[in-house]
Amino acid sequence: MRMMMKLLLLAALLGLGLAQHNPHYKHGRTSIVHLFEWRWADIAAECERYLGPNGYGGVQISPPNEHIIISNPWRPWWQRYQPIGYNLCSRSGNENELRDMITRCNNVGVNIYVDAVINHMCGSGGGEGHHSSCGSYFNAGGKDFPSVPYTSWDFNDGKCRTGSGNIENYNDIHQVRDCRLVSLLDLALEKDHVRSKTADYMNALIDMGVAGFRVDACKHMWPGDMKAVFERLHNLNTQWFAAGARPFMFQEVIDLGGEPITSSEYFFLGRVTEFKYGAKLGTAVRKWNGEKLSFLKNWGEGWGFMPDGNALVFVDNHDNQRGHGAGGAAILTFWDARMYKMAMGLMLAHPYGVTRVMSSFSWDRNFVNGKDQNDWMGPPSHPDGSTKPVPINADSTCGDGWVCEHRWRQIRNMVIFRNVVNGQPFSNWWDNQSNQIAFGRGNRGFIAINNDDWNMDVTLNTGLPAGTYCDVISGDKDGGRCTGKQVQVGGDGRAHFYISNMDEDPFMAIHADSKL
Ligand code: AAO
Repeated sequence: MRMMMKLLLLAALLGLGLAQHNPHYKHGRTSIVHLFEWRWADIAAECERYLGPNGYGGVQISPPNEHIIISNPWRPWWQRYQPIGYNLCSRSGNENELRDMITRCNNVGVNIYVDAVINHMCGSGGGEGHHSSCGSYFNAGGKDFPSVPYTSWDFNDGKCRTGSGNIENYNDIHQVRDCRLVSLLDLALEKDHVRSKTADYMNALIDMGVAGFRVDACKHMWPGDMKAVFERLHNLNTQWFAAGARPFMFQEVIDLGGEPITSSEYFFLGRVTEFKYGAKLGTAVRKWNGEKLSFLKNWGEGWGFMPDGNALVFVDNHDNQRGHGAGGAAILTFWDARMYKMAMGLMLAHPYGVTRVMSSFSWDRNFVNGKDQNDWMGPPSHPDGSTKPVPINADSTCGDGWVCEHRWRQIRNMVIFRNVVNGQPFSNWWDNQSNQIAFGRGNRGFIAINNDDWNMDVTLNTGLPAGTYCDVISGDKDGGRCTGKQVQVGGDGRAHFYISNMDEDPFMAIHADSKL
C-alpha cells in the first residue's frame, strides 16, 4: 500500500516535472507579442530599442525552419506553414541572424518563443524541385524530403480512411489526427524517426536560447505522440534560464465547443490557446447577441473558459484577423482600432491567462461576398519577394505597412500595467448593468471603460493609495506631469471618473507607477 502511494506520488511529481506551463519571463514581465512575419534582424533591434525598455516578456516568432516558396499566389504568408525541412533559413532570415536575435533579445530580458510546425510538411501538391527557403530539394508527390530526411514511410496516409486523404469531418477524431489538414502531408509522429527529427529541430532552438514554443495544429496530433516528442526536449539554456527549466509550451488547439477533440486533452503538456476568449470578447465589445460589458463580471473560468493555469489568451491571431482558423466576424483586429484597443485594455488588465499581443502587417483587403480575396497576402515585400525591414517613424510608429499594434500607446501602456499589477487579485468590480465597467487589481491598478452611447460620470472605489495618477490611455506620465488626463484618488481610495462616449479611447487606466 505504502509502496503504491509512493509510486503515485512519484508519478504526480514527474507529471509536474514536465511543467511546460511556465513562460519563464524575466524581471516580472507578463506578455508575449507575436511579431508576425518580422525579419530576425528587425526583431533583434526591436527587443533592444522597444520591447526590453517597455516591459514585453517575449516574442512569438514566425516559423524559422525551411519552408516552401509559393509563386501562385505570390509569396503568401502561409507558405511558412509548409515545412520542407529543419534547416534554419526562412523568409525572416538565416541561422546566424536567428542566433543573433535570440542572444540579443535574451540579453535585454525578452524571451523568444518559436512557432513549431511539426504536424506536417508542405501540401501534397507542392511539386518537386528547389523552391524552398534554403534551396533544399524536395518532392512533395513522392513524399521525399532529403534534407531531413523524411521518405514516404514517415507519413500517415496508410492510416487515413477518407476518400480524399484529407480531413473531411472534424467529428471523427481519427480523421482529424491521421488525415491531411488542408492537404498538408501528415507526419507519422508515432514513428521513432519522426519523433527524433522533430525533437532534434526543437532542441537546436532550445540550445540556442529560446524559451519555448507555440506548437502549430496540435488538434491534428495525438497527445501521446506529442508527449513522446516533448519528453526528448532539453532543459532551457542556463545562460539565461534557471537550471532544470522546461521549455514553455503553448499549443494551438481550436476548441470553441461542439467537436469531440477538446483543449483539455492537451493540458498535461502545457498551455493551450483559448479561442473562446477573443470570440466572446469581440462579441461583447461589439454588443452583438445582446452581450454587455457588465456581463464580464465573472470573465474567465466563469464564462466556461479553460482553467486559468492552462490558458494562453489573445484578442486576435494571425489566422482569425484575416478569416482563417476560427472565431468568425466577431474577432476584433487593428482594422477596428477603437474597439480593439478597448478589448486589449480589458484583456491586459484582467488576471486570466497568459496574454499575447498581436503585431500585424497591413494588406489590401478585398471583400467579395463577405470573403477577403486577399487573405493570402504576405508581409510588406520587395518585388523579388524578400520581406522589407520595419522602419520606425519619428513619432515611434512603424512605416511601410507594418501596423505595430504593440507600439500603440494604449496597448504598450497596458502591457506595462499588467506587469505593475502582476500577482494582485481582481478587485473592486463596478458596472452600470450596461456597458460601463471598472475593476482594479488589488492596490496597484484600476481601469474604467465606457462602451455605452452616453457619458460615464461616477465616483468609484479604486483600492489605490491617495494621490494624483496619470491616465495611461490618453497619455503618459512624463517626468512630474501627465501628458493626458489625470485622476485624483482620495484618502478613502475613491476617485471620480468622467469618460465621454465620444472620447478617442473611451477608457482610462491608472496604476502604481503612473502616480505623480
Ligand atoms: C494553404 C491553402 C490551402 C492548401 C494548403 C496546402 O490555403 O488551400 O490546401 O495551403 O497547399 C495556414 C493557412 C492555410 C494554409 C496553410 C498551409 O491558414 O490556409 O493552407 O497555412 O500553407 C484548422 C486547424 C488549425 C489551423 C487552422 C488554419 O485546426 O490548426 O485550420 N491553424 C494553424 C495555423 C495556420 C496554418 C496551419 C495551422 C497549418 O495557425 O496559420 O494554416 O500549418 C474548424 C476547426 C478548426 C480548424 C478550422 C479551419 O473551426 O475547429 O480546428 O482549424 O475549422 O479549418 C466555427 C467553428 C470552428 C471552426 C470554424 C471554421 O467558428 O466553431 O470550430 O467555424 O469552420
